[in-house]
Amino acid sequence: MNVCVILPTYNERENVKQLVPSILRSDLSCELHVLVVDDNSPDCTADEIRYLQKTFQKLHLLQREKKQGLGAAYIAGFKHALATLAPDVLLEMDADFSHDPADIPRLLAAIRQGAGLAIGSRYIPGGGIVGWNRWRRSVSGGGNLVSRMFTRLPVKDCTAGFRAWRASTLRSIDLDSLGVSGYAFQISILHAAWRRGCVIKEVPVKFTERRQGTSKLGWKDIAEFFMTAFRLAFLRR
Ligand SMILES: Nc1nc2c(ncn2[C@@H]2O[C@H](COP(=O)(O)OP(=O)(O)O)[C@@H](O)[C@H]2O)c(=O)[nH]1
Ligand SMILES: [Mg+2]
Repeated sequence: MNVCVILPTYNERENVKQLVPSILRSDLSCELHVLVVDDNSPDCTADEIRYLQKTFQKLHLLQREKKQGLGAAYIAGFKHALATLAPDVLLEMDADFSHDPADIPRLLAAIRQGAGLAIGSRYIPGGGIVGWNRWRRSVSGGGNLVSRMFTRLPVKDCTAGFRAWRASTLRSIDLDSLGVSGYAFQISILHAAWRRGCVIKEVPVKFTERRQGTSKLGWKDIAEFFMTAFRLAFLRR
């Protein structure tokens, strides 16, 4: 199996220094690539990736001109990986250690067992959130509740950013028609997969507050998220 982990980055220099080696050194019994999609981070995350590329041949960099949002970064990353790396599975993951690389094998196992999409879920037994304050918990919990109410998605963690996708599932989705650029990407693409009858499996994970730096979630993302959830309510399976 050929697996590509996509890491969107904006000012994650200190995190990627440790995260990229810890992913690429894990023994997953498969071919493993990491594609970093960086939006010209002012802290020069891309320079750190270029330095790491001297050690890791399977580390790739897609550098974009300016900050264009989490969703736009993933869409560009998916397209680039599908066109150049021939992956069987693509993984979404934060570049800040909130998602534990040690959980990757369980996501891949769910794909091997037949899922088209495996979600690292915080909201099923065994999953959870460590280190978030009440505000962040409310934003995440509220966002999930609203998504599930509006869209009727049969998924407990609709906004999770730790996911494994079968490449064929992604190829069946028109990524350009998702119409989102920020964090709303997560519900938008999840909904598109569900509408196409994708088998979705949730795997419990413990989400931990980022190691370094600050969150990039902004009010613009929250507004786009609610507008997207509302729009999706009118699109049935
Ligand atoms: N390339 C790119 N990456 C982004 C952007 N916004 C967020 N990210 C990255 O997406 C991941 C998730 O963002 P993060 O700030 O950790 O969100 P949180 O976990 O919800 O607080 C991190 O690796 C960020 O560096 C963006 O506009 N462009
Ligand atoms: Mg994060």
